[in-house]
Amino acid sequence: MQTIKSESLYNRSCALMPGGVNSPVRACMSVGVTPKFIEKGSGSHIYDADGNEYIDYVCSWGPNILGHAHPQVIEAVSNAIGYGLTFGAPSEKELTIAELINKCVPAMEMVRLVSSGTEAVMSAIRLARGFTGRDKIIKFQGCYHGHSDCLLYKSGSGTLTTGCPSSAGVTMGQIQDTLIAEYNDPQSVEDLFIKNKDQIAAVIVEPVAANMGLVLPQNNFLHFLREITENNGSLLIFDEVITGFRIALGGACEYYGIRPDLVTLGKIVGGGMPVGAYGGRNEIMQKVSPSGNVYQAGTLSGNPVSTAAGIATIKYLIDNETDVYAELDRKGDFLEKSLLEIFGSAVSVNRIGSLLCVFFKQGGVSGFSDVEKSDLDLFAVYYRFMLEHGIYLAPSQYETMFISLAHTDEDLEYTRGVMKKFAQQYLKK
Ligand code: HOZ
Repeated sequence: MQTIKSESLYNRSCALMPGGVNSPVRACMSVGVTPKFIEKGSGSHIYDADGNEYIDYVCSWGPNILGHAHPQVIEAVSNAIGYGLTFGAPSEKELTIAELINKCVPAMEMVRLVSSGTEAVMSAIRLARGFTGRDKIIKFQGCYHGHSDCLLYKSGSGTLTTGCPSSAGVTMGQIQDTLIAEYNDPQSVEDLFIKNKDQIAAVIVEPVAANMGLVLPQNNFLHFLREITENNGSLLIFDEVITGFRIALGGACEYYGIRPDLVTLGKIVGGGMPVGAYGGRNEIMQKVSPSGNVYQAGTLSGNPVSTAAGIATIKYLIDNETDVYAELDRKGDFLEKSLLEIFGSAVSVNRIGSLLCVFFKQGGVSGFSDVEKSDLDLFAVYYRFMLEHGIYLAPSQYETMFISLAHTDEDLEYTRGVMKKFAQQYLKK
């Protein structure tokens, strides 16, 4: 595989950008390669600066549920661009996307648009504190909610990959009110509620944990969270930046039949452009400035070009809802079965719809302590093998695989074939 151009771009980037990238996991450090510089994407494939073609299972870490450069999204963006890029004033598209969000996620009775998932979550936490008048929040070890200070504590995603789950530069003061529980472990949550009676503003959770690899909620864990927060006057926040519009049109709220107090969105809601959103019960959202006194603002919030991409994507999902989610599930199922059949008990596979993760660990993965036991060296070998054979995966065991509508049966069969070759070479049965 020719990599001269990517390597040269990377070397130049390293002189100007920390690690040569603008987001840490992209540097591919934990899997022992240098990043491929991507030039273009079309459908399920991406192409790097050296002209190598890959089947893309990163999908920009989630937004590209329709595939790259989907004609309807590109058309919507192209049209919007012609009218001007930003006004810093309300425009009708903001209302349209808020209506679509509310239609898909009824728990989001009122919506505030922002520009990223990080911003959405950071704002939701501030709102939860402002609304309840309490300071403490509970988050789960290995769950990642973006990079705002109070949430960069025992976090997931790139923080795990780079070995700094609790980031330097975050002060004790900033995390003194962040309490850590274990995902899928009700007792750990109960203990914190007992020790911090009437002090917990909110529990924030990725309903399906997708930033420590992929870990599904078990034994009605989410229902338990709904109940314990309700019983204690605390808010339940679903961080649906990854699961929103992904596991169902209405995300995890719909999939698991739960109505949280606040929901945060990112990724798919922007259809490939920078959009985030938070929303929830009227009574709570009315606390947001200017109706209330919880301040939050943004020059590019509700940007007309970004919202155009989001609207086109969500409309496509609404118009084709039944087919979309059945099709994504069929594709996910094919890859899951392939992994289990080919890799056997050497691995654990978790999947929900089009989110999929293989852990190089036997015996299943249901919480952070299992994730930690995965063989990272073997994952790195797997990653490099797949890449060499034209399959682009997230370069970390602590991420998940995204399948899009654009992936073809041919892509899936090819992927299965490469998995087989890997197993023959590296997994002695
Ligand atoms: N937070 C993303 C992974 N869960 C990484 C985003 C990126 O590097 O683009």
